[in-house]
Amino acid sequence: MRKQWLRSIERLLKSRAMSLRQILIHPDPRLKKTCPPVAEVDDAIRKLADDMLETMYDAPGVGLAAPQIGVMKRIFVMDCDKEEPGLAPVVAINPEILWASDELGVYEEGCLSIPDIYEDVTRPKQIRLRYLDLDGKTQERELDDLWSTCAQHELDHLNGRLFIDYLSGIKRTMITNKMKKLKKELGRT
Ligand code: GNR
Ligand code: NI
Repeated sequence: MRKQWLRSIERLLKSRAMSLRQILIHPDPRLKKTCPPVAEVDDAIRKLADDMLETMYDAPGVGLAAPQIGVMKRIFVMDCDKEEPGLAPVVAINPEILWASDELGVYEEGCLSIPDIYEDVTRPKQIRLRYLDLDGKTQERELDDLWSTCAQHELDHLNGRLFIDYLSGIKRTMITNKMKKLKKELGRT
């Protein structure tokens, strides 16, 4: 009786446990694909979001998109609160940009899938983002500065686009060659 009870608690704890996922390094065909939308926000999606948050904080990074861990679904997480306080961590499912400002901003961007490379990228300074939250409820947020930049960087991942795609062809080739070398050193295929 007691043993059975312990076993069910064990199962409950295990089902809630988060796990770190391996982050893919560019070049990888999965980072070049457009992801299909999430059909239903269920427990599997909530578990995926937990894993993505844990993986992002561990890295550490301010954002992470599902294809970066090889999951081809339209979902990203972000938390820029340390750099720009104001918002709680965001889990965005099937995100869409409803509006983008004419005003532009420049950020030195990095990407967990392109380690140790930082380059300036110009994007709209503000956006209005619509997405589903973990309860499957539609949310809308106006985002500024780093939060806006990060959301655009993550949404690009869902469409198979990386920040180096905004750079010159020569720069992109140099970075890609560096990453191929890094992957070989790490024994990643
Ligand atoms: O950790 C990250 N930092 C960052 C800095 C400037 C602009 C965008 C980002 S996102 C990046 C994490 C990542 O690769 N997300 O996909
Ligand atoms: Ni990235």
